[in-house]
Amino acid sequence: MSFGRSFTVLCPLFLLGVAGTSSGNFRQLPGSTVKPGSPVPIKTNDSGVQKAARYGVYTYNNSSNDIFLFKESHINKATVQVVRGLKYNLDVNISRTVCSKRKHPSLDRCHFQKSKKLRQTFRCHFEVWLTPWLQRVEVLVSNCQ
Ligand SMILES: *[C@@H]1O[C@H](CO)[C@@H](O)[C@H](O)[C@H]1NC(C)=O
Ligand SMILES: *[C@@H]1O[C@H](CO)[C@@H](O)[C@H](O)[C@H]1NC(C)=O
Ligand SMILES: *[C@@H]1O[C@H](CO)[C@@H](O)[C@H](O)[C@H]1NC(C)=O
Ligand SMILES: CC(=O)N[C@H]1CO[C@H](CO)[C@@H](O)[C@@H]1O
Repeated sequence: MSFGRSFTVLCPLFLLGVAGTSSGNFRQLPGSTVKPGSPVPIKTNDSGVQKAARYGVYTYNNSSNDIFLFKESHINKATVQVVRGLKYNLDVNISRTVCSKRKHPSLDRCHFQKSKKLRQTFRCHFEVWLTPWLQRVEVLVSNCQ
């Protein structure tokens, strides 16, 4: 699956009230007319899951004040739901890398901080909606703590 390069990442705060965090509210997604299927568990090493997790991380990095970029360090759990594309619901650990934000490096080449203290893991709930035929990605929820 390829989703191309262009994507939109909408402000999660703006959408929180609309999309909610429970699948029960999902019907209210903007523009959604199709009743969604139920979320089903999916392997965390699935390529779509990994792609979706990376989009979640982009959103996190874009809104963090950290001088370093974070990257997914472990995908704990994932479900996927068919709803005008695929909506991934992810439980992901992210950790601090040695890559500085200012240099805009590719995350693939960023190693994690060596020191455990600097590496600092956060646990995130990401909801990422991929519409491959529109080459569109929306991060509906990005909630890390
Ligand atoms: C994903 O992990 C399973 C084991 O849980 C393994 O059998 C499968 O080959 C892996 N798939 C990929 C794409 O790595
Ligand atoms: C990054 O954040 C800025 C404002 O903080 C926002 O205008 C921009 O759309 C965001 N970009 C992405 C890709 O999320
Ligand atoms: C994920 O992060 C949480 C919170 O920091 C931590 O308790 C847990 O051990 C981490 N899991 C893995 C597999 O790293
Ligand atoms: C603000 C910021 O640095 N955002 C970055 C988040 O991560 C992606 C992927 O590395 C970068 O492209 C963004 O510039």
